[in-house]
Amino acid sequence: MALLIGPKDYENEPPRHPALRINAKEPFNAEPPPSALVASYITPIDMFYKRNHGPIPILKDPSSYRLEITGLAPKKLSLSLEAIRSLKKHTVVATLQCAGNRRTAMSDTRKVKGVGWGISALGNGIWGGVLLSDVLELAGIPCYTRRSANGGKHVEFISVDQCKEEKGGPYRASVPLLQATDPEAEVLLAYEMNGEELTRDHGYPLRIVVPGVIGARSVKWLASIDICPIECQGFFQQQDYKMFPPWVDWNNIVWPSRRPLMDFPVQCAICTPSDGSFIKTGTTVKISGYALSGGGRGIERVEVSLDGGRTWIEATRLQSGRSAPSNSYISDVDEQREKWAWVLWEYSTTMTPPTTIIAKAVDSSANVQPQKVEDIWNLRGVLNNSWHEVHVKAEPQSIQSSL
Ligand SMILES: Nc1nc2c(c(=O)[nH]1)N[C@H]1C(S)=C(S)[C@@H](COP(=O)(O)O)O[C@H]1N2
Ligand SMILES: [Mo]
Repeated sequence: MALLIGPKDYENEPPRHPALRINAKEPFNAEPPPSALVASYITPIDMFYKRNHGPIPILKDPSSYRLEITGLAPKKLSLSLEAIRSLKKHTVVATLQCAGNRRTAMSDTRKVKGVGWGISALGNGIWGGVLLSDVLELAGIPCYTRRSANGGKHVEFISVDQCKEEKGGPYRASVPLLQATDPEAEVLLAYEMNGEELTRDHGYPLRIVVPGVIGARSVKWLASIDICPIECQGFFQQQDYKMFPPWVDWNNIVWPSRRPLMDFPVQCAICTPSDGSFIKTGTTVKISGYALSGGGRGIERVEVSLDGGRTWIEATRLQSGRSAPSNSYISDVDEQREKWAWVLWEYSTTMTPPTTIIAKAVDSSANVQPQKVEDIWNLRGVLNNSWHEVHVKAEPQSIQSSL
């Protein structure tokens, strides 16, 4: 019957790379070391962060799998993997980032609730599949529909994994119908990641990828798509993944008072050197990291400071692993192909440790990052995009001197 199954226990988890830092074992939540992120523009699948809320589903018989399109769709569809693969293929380079990225640093100032994450709860992938707007057209909903003839306004993605937050029910999330039917928003029904079939950890056989939006809306192990009059009423849309002001705590929280998080804000982090590492005075150090913004807003610039934020120097961006010409920007819309993806950057300099390196980015809408985490503290620890700092120490004198 149900061919895509969400198991109750963790007996059948897939193998994972031993270099991943495990933040929670069951459900499995892990991130790569920061240095692995800047090693390549496209994040290798085994080094991509894994964020789960239950045991990893199993697809028993791929040939019998059907994706159901239900609810207020004028035409109900039941699509096999073969049928989906026969539709026009679309690829999009997009960085998936968990809203909880950098949560541990937020918790350090005042405790927040949620799985702790360092700075690596994100990865940049090449996603292959079909545009959701193409599939919804087949279901009788034209492009750029805000409200369908029969009252559909949201598109809900429903999985099969058993999540304790949903009292054993599946993970689900929704996006507005207008975004789902906008070909330019590039919401994807993905069956490939980096040119390979999706792995179980990342949503095999089918997942949603919502570019520029917090990872929580990119539902993995998709079973059905429901066209509905209101947004998803599930836990992860209505309770988790919302942002509250710093003065709201667990004793006075009113969940419906805030909207579900969608686009993520401008973000930047230093991946090398790592926090707490040793540096020799006078040697040239390559500082490198990532920067990205949500909603298709690209990165305008990245700035680095070595004097506590008094003065800043612009870092060099490495576009798609190649240096972009520094004296021109891309004005041609057809060439703005990678607006959903991060920018990797670097800046080489000599320094005198111990010192603090700070980085911050500005996006294409001139949004800047907040300096202090305290100003954006929230009880769920989401969207920490405060200035990122790493502290480097002076390398101890060589052992020669003790001989
Ligand atoms: N079915 C399902 N989809 C899901 C989740 C989940 O637990 N179950 N986690 C979401 C969250 S919070 C994030 S950040 C991304 C993580 O995707 P990844 O594990 O492929 O990196 O998947 C999203 N989709
Ligand atoms: Mo997430």
